[in-house]
Amino acid sequence: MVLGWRGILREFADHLPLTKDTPLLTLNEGNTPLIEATKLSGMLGEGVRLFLKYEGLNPSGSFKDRGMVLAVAKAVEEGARKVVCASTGNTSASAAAYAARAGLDCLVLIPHGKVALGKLAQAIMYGARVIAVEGNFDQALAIVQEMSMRQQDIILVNSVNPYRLEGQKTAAYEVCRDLGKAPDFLAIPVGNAGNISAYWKGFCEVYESNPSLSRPRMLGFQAAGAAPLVTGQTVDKPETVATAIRIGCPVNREKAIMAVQQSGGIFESVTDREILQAYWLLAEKEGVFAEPASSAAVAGVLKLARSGYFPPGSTIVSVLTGNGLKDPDTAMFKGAKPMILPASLDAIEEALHGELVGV
Ligand code: AN7
Repeated sequence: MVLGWRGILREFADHLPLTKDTPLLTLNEGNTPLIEATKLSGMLGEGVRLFLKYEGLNPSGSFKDRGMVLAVAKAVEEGARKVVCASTGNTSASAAAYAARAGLDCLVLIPHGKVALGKLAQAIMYGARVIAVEGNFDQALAIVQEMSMRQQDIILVNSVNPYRLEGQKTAAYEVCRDLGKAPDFLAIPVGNAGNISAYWKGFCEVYESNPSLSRPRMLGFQAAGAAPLVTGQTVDKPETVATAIRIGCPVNREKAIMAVQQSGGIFESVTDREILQAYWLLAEKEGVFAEPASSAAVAGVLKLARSGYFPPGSTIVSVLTGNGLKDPDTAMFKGAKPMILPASLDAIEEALHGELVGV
């Protein structure tokens, strides 16, 4: 008998398209913490409270696990032998993990040189076949879409696969469970635009079963160099330090636009500078290490707050989509390097000058 959290498929069985033949695959994903950002809240306006949905604590370190567990379980149910995806990193890490768990082969296409080191390490460790294409994510996605259309036994597990969004919507249920209601605003980074669409579906379902819980305004944030939903134009050469959302032609564009319009929210862009500042602030002020793409949503919240966007007393949830440990290169870019000293207290005290006085 195992007590405790049993993963997305068992915990949300009533809300997911499971059949008696769906294997109850799990790495105990989901049930991630909702952390109040007490210091950052003070920068957002009178009585405004910011909470962080820390999806970086999922088994492969990102929100992708919620959808991937269902997509891979369904692939097994349908008798597939292989899953395939294009990825800026996190989808490949998650697909590789769940394919390993389910005993399927996994093929991933990534944009060469533009995937954070930890994510690449994950895909390799989990035993996926990894191909780095000389092109960007959008080009890689077009290739795997065509490949899966030609070969019926290869299942595409990018977010065009509807099971991905079904699984990912469960995070909205958890947010409502933990707050006791929906937040006033849900801030989220947007790349291929699947997650914002999934959250909106989740909030709508919760609302239908209990209208008193209300629904949030959806705030979708993109990096300025990869902001097709802000400008309304596909971006041929997307560029940003937040490589996870370096996407110029989001496949879930229509669903995401509907989520923002129906909820009375907005799409907004943030510069790489603003993303890095939020990334550092989250770590230094809140003790929460999220990857740059996740920090884009917090950067967006800070930007909107500067123009007085949030009414006093608002509750905001910002989704921290991925774990900061995945991207050591961008973390080290912060600049502070450890001082190398002899293993002697005298040497260390001397180097620290007065810093230790009074400790
Ligand atoms: C940390 O891994 O598209 O708008 O191939 O890794 O649902 O695409 C990653 C996306 C936000 C954007 N934050 O979510 C991939 C990939 C992180 C991400 C997004 C991604 P979508």
